[in-house]
Amino acid sequence: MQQQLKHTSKFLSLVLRHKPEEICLVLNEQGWANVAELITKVNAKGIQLDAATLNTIVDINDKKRFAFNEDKTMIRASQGHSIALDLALQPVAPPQILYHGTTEKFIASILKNGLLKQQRQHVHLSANTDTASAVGSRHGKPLILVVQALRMHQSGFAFYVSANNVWLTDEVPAVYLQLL
Ligand code: HQG
Repeated sequence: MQQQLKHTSKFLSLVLRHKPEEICLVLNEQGWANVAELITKVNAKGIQLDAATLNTIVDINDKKRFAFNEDKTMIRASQGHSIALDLALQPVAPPQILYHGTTEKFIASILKNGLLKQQRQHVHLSANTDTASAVGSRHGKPLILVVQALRMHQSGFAFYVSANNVWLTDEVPAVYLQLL
């Protein structure tokens, strides 16, 4: 992605996931922002954005982080929020195994306390090891944990899948985890 678009995309992640107040934006309870309002307020912050550029960012974003509603009047981040909201995702049965990428410095705590959502609204899991490895390497040398997702589900834990195919759950107790 071109440098300027990447910069704008990162700023959109900030306001749509973590700090809408940075530009006095209000998200509704499901995390949606009004597109026209978002564009105006991003511009007021000195970052150039128009409807066409926003479409491009949504389209070419490597992880499809943002999604429009049906008539494209609203936009939200598909996952990754730290602000409390209800994405209104339907619980779904997960595959037998999901993965979580992390790094050495967290592993002792995770194997003791399980995976916790930390600053975010969910624990983030992936269906493949490549994604887990990429996620883990954001924090250091990656380590991959295998999550017994179906067993968890059978024990009553809810799983959700975001519009961009990230698996979400509230926590993963250590008993369902093993290092790959
Ligand atoms: C770790 C990115 C100690 C956890 C990615 C992780 C993802 C614990 C870190 C999305 C722990 C939190 C989320 C425990 C969990 N003790 N450490 N008990 N439980 N941790 O960034 O999953 O690029 O909030 O392993 O691709 O790394 O932004 O979560 O290392 O999908 O779109 O605490 O963010 O998406 O870090 O990443 P994060 P994450 P974007």
